[in-house]
Amino acid sequence: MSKPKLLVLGTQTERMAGKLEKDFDVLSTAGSDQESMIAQHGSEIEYVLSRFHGDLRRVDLERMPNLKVISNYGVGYDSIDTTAAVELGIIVTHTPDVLNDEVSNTAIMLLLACARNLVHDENYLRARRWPKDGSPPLSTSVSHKVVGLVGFGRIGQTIAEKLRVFGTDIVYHARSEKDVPYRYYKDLTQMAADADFLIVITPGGPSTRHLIDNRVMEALGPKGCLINISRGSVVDENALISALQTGRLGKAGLDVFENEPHVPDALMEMDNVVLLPHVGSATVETRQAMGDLTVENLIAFYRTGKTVTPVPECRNM
Ligand code: 8YV
Repeated sequence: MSKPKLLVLGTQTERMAGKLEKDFDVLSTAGSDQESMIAQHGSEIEYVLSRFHGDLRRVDLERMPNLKVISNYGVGYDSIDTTAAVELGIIVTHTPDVLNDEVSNTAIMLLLACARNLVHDENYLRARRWPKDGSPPLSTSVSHKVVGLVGFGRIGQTIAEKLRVFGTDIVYHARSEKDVPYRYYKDLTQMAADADFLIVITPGGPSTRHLIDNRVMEALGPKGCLINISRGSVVDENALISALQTGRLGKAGLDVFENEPHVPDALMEMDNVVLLPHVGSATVETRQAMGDLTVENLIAFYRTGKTVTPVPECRNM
């Protein structure tokens, strides 16, 4: 029996390739473009693996009429049109939970780096200013401060649990109130006004686009600090730049940007920001676990007709 065709969008690791080649005839976009690959093989493709990839829109999905499963490497799947996928009977899977620890650690790392001026102070030392100019200006404590979580899913809850040891007061904004020992805010702007730090950890996509707008940033204020570890689209980046430049917002720690991998020059020039190249989950251990789960979803469906971690929209398919 011939193996089903699997289109890999982006790159796969050797470990992923080793596991996949037993069951699948793998077509890779490495060295060729997605358009021509789909034009040439569209009707033969039954499985897609998407890793570090751009959008999969309805038109892309319609050109693969025998597609059964899209396995997304990552918990966020805003790059995939899931409404179209569900209508076309395509199951979308993702990699929840295995990255909760890493992404929450990155959020806390950014929080501390911003509060304690880590990058500024390290640059100060490297510029040999310590002997000349003395100690740098004092930084800010996170202890006894209010940290507002925007989004309270699995990663948000992990951040909250870990932050407890820092003695912070944790509050959250989400679509609905949860049974947790933290104060809930239905009104995001009100939460921003009451918080010292905001950590954005809500899914991306149209429903959260520019959720963090000028009003929210002004409410957070000149002493406030915004951490974004979710998707660049959730924060209005132009409004953020202007708020930081004029001092209406104090600081920002960003792992994600609106037009990745491009980061606005204006942000690069500021020393009240800490910038990371979307590395929230990027450790050897966590990326391996994500790769394993991405592959497992494909193999499980091929062998049993069931995926392991479908996205919520596809759970009843
Ligand atoms: C990955 C992520 O960098 O899981 C996510 O949603 O943003 C990150 O863990 C990304 O998925 C890589 O494509």
